[in-house]
Amino acid sequence: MNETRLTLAVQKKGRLAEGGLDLLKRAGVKLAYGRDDLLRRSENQPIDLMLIRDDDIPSFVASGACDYGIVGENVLYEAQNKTARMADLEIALKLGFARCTLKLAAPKYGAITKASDLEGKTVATSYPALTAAYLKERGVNAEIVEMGGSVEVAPRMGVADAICDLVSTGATLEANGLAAFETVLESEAVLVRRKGAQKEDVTETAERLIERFKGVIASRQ
Ligand code: PRT
Ligand code: ZN
Repeated sequence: MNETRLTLAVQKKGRLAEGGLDLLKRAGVKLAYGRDDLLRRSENQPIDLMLIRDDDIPSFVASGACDYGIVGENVLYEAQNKTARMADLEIALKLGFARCTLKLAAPKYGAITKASDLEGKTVATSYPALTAAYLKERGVNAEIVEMGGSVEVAPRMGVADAICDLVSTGATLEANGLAAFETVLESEAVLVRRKGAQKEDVTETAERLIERFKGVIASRQ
């Protein structure tokens, strides 16, 4: 019988790649050696990994190119705030790694210490939709400056008055003379899938994988 294989999108390189591959290994999913940059087959489970940038994972799962994906809540919710189609995605399981917090921050000892101080100011971020939604909810009109990376240098470089960026240890903010003043989102890695529309023939594989993930996560607590 030719079993349909479950495709799982995992970040190619970075914090989610490390945690994701470690979780899969602990869950007993053995990867076959291969030189394919995009696809890695499991040799003992009907699972194929698709290795892509984390920002592309919501689209890959929403479009059906992949059945499941491992992504940060920050990237998932940003995509859902930007694109209507992403409402089809749901979290199957929270994975308990790559924890971080999306925070508003501004120069230490400066005039900006709360969201309302951002009225008429500029905020640099890689998460424009989440940042805009947060400020809008609080009735604050600020201009969002979208940046692909190195957001923490924006105030020093005169690009923006404040930033909204991911924080884990706080060392990056500290090194750049910034202080966080409000939390926009708490995030961790999650397993996402499309709501309802699972391929019949991968459901069993997915359920087995989720049970194994739960076992690994429970053993860590
Ligand atoms: O190439 P690709 O787009 O796939 O990778 P990427 O550069 O976007 O992602 P990567 O690997 O840096 O992060 C992937 C995911 O890990 C993020 O989307 C988050 O869900 C999660 N994560 C957890 C973090 C952090 N912690 C984190 N600290 N992502 C980024 N950071 C950065 C942050 O942007 C800031 O520059 O680390 C710096 C702050 O760290 P501290 O420890 O100094 O506070
Ligand atoms: Zn990314």
